Amino acid sequence: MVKLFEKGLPEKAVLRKLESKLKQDFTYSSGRILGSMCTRPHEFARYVHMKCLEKNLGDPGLFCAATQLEQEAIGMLGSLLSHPKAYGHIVSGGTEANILALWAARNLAKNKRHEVVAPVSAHCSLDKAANLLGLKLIKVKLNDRFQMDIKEAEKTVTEKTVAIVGVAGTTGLGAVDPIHELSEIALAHGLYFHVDAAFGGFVLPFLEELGFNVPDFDFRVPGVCSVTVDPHKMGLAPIPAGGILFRNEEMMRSISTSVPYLAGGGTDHTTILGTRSGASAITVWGLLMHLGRQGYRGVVGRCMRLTSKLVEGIRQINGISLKTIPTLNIVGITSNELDIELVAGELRRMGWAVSLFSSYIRVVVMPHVRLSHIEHFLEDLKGTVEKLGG
Ligand code: 0PR
Repeated sequence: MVKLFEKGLPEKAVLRKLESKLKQDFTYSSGRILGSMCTRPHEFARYVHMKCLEKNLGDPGLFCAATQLEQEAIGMLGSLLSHPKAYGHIVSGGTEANILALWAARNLAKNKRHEVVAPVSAHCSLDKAANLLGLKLIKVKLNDRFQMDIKEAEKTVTEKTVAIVGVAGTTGLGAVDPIHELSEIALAHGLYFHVDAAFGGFVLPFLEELGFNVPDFDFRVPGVCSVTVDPHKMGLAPIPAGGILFRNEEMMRSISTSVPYLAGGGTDHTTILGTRSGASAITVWGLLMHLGRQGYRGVVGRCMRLTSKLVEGIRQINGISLKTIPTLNIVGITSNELDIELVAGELRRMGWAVSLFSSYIRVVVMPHVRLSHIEHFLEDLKGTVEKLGG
């Protein structure tokens, strides 16, 4: 137990304590974190973030420049997702972005509809959103490519449905749901359609530019009302930095709360948080400005090359296989012969921070991962599989 001292310690003493405590944490630079969607922030992002720590987007009248920079960041994210005139905010992460989307869907419906149709692969933040908003999440099974099954989705939509959610880059396997088909269902029934591209939003546009065959998933698809896209995942931004983009102002205004008394002048909040980080939004602005499409294309291209190395390596190990051919830099490793939970347990004992889903291990090849890390991991994976009798 730690009590608050009467007299504080000198900075040096606190920093010594801090350094020693922090040693327990995993670090991205060790290459051991292979199951996270976050990464080491870009050096330039650290610098910009430090400069802007006091900026509060909750009181936009005091921080007009910060507010404008947030809107410019939204414009750049919008142009990445085929809608430079999108409305939205840099928020705390994908969870908040998904909550905002379903909040808007519920408010816009103005009736007793309360069911949300989403794939079973949807991120748990949608369960949280539904729970908070008094909505019921109905989960649709997947097809053999781990995408939401369209026939099932169609059957699940009823007069109680308020929204459909599709995922562009699922948490487990990076699958992209059939966004066009879902959009058609949403348009036919007059439903709100949200796309969770928290991870894929910073990957798919660059894959397309790199010549990969990428399905439309963004505002090019007519029924898409909002998109989640997170800079603190593949965008190299420091935590917290999520993104929510709405197709039009009315959608964003549907979740507005008036705050008339602020020091900078009355305003409307269209986020959950009141006081919120200007540093995060400005850092996203700075990174998008600095890296541009070319910079992010380089990051994504490198992650995909390493993903291919990992895939080749897995294919050469008897006893394990790929859960599916990866679409993004997310790889699922499974086995017909071995208990994959035992494999994951052994890898974790060896110091590898991999994720474990019900039938597969997930590796996310983030920008902090190097070729040497992949080679080392493959050696340990092979050793583990052989030891467990694969
Ligand atoms: N939507 C999708 C598709 C996601 O994968 C995630 C998070 C979210 C929304 C929610 O985003 P926030 O966590 O920013 O609110 N996916 C990661 C995951 O569950 C979150 C994460 C990241 C977990 C790093 C652990 C970790 O070390 O894997």
